[in-house]
Order: sequence, then C-alpha cells, then structure tokens
Amino acid sequence: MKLPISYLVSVCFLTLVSVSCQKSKDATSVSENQARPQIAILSKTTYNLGDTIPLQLSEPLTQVRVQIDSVSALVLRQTADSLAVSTSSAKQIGLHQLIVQGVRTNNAPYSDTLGIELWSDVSPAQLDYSVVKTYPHQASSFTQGLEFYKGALYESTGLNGQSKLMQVDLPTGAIIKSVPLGEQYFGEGITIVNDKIYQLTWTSNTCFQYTMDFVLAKTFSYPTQGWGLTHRDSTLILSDGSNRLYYYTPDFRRIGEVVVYDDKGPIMNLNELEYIDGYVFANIWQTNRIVQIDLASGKVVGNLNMERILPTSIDTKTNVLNGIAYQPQEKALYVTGKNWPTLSKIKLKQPLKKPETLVASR
Ligand SMILES: [Ca+2]
Repeated sequence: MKLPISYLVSVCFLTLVSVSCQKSKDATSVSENQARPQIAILSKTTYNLGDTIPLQLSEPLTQVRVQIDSVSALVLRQTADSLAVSTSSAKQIGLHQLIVQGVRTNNAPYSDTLGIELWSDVSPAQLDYSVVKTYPHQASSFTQGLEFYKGALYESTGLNGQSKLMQVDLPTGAIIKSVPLGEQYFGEGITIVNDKIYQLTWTSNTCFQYTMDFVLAKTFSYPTQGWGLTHRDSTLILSDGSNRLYYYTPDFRRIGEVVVYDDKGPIMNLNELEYIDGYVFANIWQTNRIVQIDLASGKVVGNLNMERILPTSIDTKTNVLNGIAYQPQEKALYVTGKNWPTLSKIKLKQPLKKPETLVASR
C-alpha cells in the first residue's frame, strides 16, 4: 500500500497548533490562564484563497490586529461578537497561522494563534483530448515511471523482485534493454537529466543514478517515500504520495517544495509526474484523473479524465493508471498503467496557456 503522508502532516499541523496552545495553557498559572482564554473562535479551518474568514468573539476586543503568518491581514468588519478577516494578504495556498491580538474588556492583552488551511481560488478547467494512436505495452510491466529522452522511451517498473529500469521500443512495446533492481527495492519514478537516469524506490529512501548504458553510477538518499519523478531544467521534482512536490538538485540536495491544492482541497496521492512548459502533470493514485499543476503557485489549473483510454481487458481498479511521458516534438502525451496491455498517445485539444508567472515576468 502507498499511504498518504502529507494529509497526516496537515492534520498534525492543525492539531499541533491547538496542542501547543493547550500545552502553554497547562503550563501557565491560573491568572495567566484567565488572561489567555480562547476568545476568537473559527467555525472551520479551511478556506479558499481570497475568502473572508469569519470569527466569533466570546467577548468584545478592542485594538484588534490580525496577521496571517507574519503579514498583517485586513479586518473587514468588527462587531462586539464577531470579526471578518480578509485572506487577500496570504499569497500562497497551504497551511498558515492566523494570529489574533487585541485588548479585552478588563484591559488585559489577548493573543491567540489559530491554524488555517487555504485552498486554491481556481476552479480547474476540464481538458479535452483526442486519442491519436494506441501502442502495445508489456502487460508484465508494473509501470511506475515513464519518460522520453532524445526520442527514446524509458520505463521504470515496481514490485519487489520484479523492479526494472528499461528502454522500450515504442511501436512494439518490446524491451530494448533493461537492468533489474535488487529484490529489496521497489522501483518507482524515473527522469533523465544531462544523460543521467534517476530512478526512485518506494520505501528504501534510495535513488539510483545510471549512465545511458544502464550502468549504476551513484546512489542518493532522500527522507520521504519515493513515488513520481520528473524535472524542470536540471531541477528534479519528486512526489511522495502526499500533496507536496519536492525540488532536488542533480546531486539530491532538497532545495524547495510546493504544496498542491485545487479549490476543493489538498490533492493527495500525487503519483507519476511529467513536467510540461511550466506545469507538472501528475496522475492521482487509484483514480483515472491527471491534474495539471501550476508549479509557481501549486494550484491545479486543469483536470484530465483518462477513462476513455482504460483497457477493457483488465481490472483497472487494481491495475491503475500510472505513467505519463511527454514527447515535445509531437506535443503528445503517452499514457499507460500498471500491467496495462496498451500505451495511448493523446493530444490535448487546447494548447497549454502560458503559466501566469511566466507571462508576468516578461
Ligand atoms: Ca513521467
């Protein structure tokens, strides 16, 4: 099983905020306790970016100041028993701290920190596509990674004892060359940067780096599970089954991350990845959905429903969609799944829009 981690992290963060407040309350004296009651109360902790957050006040506050993280937030309305706070000062989706400060009726200062989660303000577009061609795919391949490099197709497969790195002949699906992983390893995503092939493993915290001749050159370690892998220029982009994508240097130093949300919440189970022109396309584990993620913001801006290409001869609830490779010369996506007998070439009917950040930077 692949367990979602980041959702737990998200829940833990929100829990931690309240636990840490609780701990500080437990540790303080009775008089301090009286000075720090919970006065500002959220009816829920999740909002869309740009929403107004309503808070109930259990007693009136004066000189109210509200921050989201370290940035002042606009108080849009205030009454004796309520506040309305704008989220427009928060530029990023994800987990944030809402800090409410003021003065109580007894002149005591009041301050409390509440955990909130801001979802995307974008409703993803439904992307339409045409199926250009269907190729054969090795039904024995438990596909975990798929990528074109210099016109050739590479694939990584999983399961302990069956994991491989392969170069595949597109027209026939035949294996041109392959190298097995040790039995203790469960192969996952691959990507190829500057003639170096990177292959993740699921729970071994190990990435293998091969030459183009499939000779193992280096191993790297990383702290999370390994699910999908792609790259933008020389930056590796890794998924771990959560709603996070992590950025790594070619020598596997973590240099950043982005959290992924649509307007309905965090997008968990990000799996096989493919970078295309400012976006990461990710298939969502155990679904027929591929999301288009704006890397600069982490917002899902498009959805692809892959139901039309599911092979009918196998149980695709078990043998799930997994594997996206982009062929830039053809502007085509090649999509398959675990143990699928087919690999479909599809083309989006609408060209991708320029990501907002790229437009703004010109
Ligand atoms: Ca891929």
